[in-house]
Amino acid sequence: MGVLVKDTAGYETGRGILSGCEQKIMNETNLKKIKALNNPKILEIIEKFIDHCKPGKVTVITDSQEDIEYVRELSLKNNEEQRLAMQGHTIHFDGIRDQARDKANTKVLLPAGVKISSFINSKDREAGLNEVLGFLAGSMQGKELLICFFCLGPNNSKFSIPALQLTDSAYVAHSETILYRPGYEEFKGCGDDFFYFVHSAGELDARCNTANIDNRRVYIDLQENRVFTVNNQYAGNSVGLKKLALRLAINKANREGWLCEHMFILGARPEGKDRVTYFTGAYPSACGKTSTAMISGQSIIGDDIAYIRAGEDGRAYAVNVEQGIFGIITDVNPEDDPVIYKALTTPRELIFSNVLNVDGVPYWLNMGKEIPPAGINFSGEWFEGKKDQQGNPIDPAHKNARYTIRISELGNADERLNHPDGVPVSGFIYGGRDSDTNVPVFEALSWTHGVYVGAAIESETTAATLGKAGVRKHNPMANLDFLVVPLGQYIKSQLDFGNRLNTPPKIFHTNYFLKEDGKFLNSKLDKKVWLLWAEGRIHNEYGAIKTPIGFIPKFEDLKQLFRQILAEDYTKADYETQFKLRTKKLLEKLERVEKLFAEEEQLPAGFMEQFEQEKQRLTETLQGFGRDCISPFEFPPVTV
Ligand code: SPV
Ligand code: MN
Repeated sequence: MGVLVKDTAGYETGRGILSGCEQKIMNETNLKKIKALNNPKILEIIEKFIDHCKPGKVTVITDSQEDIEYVRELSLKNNEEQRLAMQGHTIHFDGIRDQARDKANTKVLLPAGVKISSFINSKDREAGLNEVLGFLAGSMQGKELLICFFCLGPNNSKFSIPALQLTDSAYVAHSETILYRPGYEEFKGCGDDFFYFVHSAGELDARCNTANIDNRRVYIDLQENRVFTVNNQYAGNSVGLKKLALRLAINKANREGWLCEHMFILGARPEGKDRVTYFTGAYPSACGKTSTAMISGQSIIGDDIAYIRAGEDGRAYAVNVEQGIFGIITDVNPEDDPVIYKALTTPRELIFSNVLNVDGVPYWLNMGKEIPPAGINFSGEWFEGKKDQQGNPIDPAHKNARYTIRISELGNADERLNHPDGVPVSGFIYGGRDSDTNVPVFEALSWTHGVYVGAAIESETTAATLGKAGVRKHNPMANLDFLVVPLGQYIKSQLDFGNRLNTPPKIFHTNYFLKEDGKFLNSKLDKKVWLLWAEGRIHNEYGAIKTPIGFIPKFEDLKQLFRQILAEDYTKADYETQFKLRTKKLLEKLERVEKLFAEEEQLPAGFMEQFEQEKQRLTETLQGFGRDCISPFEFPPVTV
């Protein structure tokens, strides 16, 4: 063993392991791959965590096909994945209590005495490091540690950030080879400027699932640009480059003056018009974000996370941090999601997670096909009527079951998917799951008003996070789960970003979940109309109606769009029910959200004024009309 040194957190670490007697756990070929990077910080990290986690074997994964193939095979060999009947398809199961992001045990580590927001789950750094490193100590005994290099964002791009992943899960590494661009070459010459992630699934049970789920921890160490995650396998908790890197990148973006958002990126391509208009959009998990990014006839760049920077021409440019999709499979059926359905049912490299496996064929909820009465699922052998320990019925597939696939495999991949300069963004779209308040689509009055609209997102909770579904939660920019900087500072960086641009994106808001008498008022396909209305607004092709909440579409324009796009007759009655302004509900929502912001510090004055102004507009409308719901026909149309 080499000399012992103390790291910044006061941990004793083994120096010289790679050249010392422990070398037998890593062979010469692997050692050479590390040494070729010629980066002392990488060497130090690797030595430290080999010493700490005590793996039985260490393998380094570069960008070569051979190495990527090795990871794929290892996932099968370790029984973390099993082959399905179709070529290239595999299935992975997470433990029954590890089916979604664990918000309660995900914490940002802060120096003693520092508090950033009542919304952000944090922990004293010293205590947090002690706890999580305690769980990681010896956690890889008898297991193989994979050392992987990826690139967050396109290769050779000024947007991108190199990311180093240490994990004892071949499933995690395999997912990352699908979801992220290769990064070994990016690490050459990158110096200290990278993120790193240490993951261990911990002790495993007979089904190769985390045994000590109560010791699941995901701790974010901003000071060292690293995340430690232990005793979990569900990708939202385990895959470093996904939601863990998102948190580190929000911190970096905030310091450097760009944006890191929980956003899809899509190219809108109205038929018969020879143009593409790029949008980014943020929705809380399981609220239609992926299906918006996949609207038929349009093109997709990304479905989850975007880095957005100002271009030299004064416009916003965005790249997808990822190159793949870790998408919710529930409800994917040939009618609503034809592109994804086809991709999921034809041969290619693809991981299904937490679906039902019946003789090598995957089944999921609402797939448009009958589900057999028995098979293997996340609870083990499954049969109709099976109940969990609390006596609740177990679904054949989990509601948050997912698929992992490369975007380049999809028929609608945009040609600029991997462009190092990204795409120019003309519109931001925000949305949430809201059954009774907001109209299906509107455009904000200005950039500042749009920031307010995004910051005021409220959404009913879903199966994508652990806990009760259907509870209304405030979720600014659909990014709250991932914020690691004070909300006021985050909002300010949004305002500043747009104000620096010559042409800031127009900001829109959609609501796909409006109900009346318990029934949805819109079909899933209607989102294409809202998107193409927004696209037309960007090109000054439609007038609008100015209301207290923003600009809403004119009836004639929607009628024409519904006919042209969906071959449907959109009636005045449809329009009035969907677009009537529910002033009381809107005021109640505003006041709920305002109350939450009141507890935050450092909120920019221009932002807080938006609450006052919108409240005044709504109150005047309510009083002026003398009733709650106002038909859109009662507001005069404007040409703006
Ligand atoms: C989400 O929940 O927002 C996802 C999936 O995109 S997860 O990886 O769990 O974050
Ligand atoms: Mn997401």
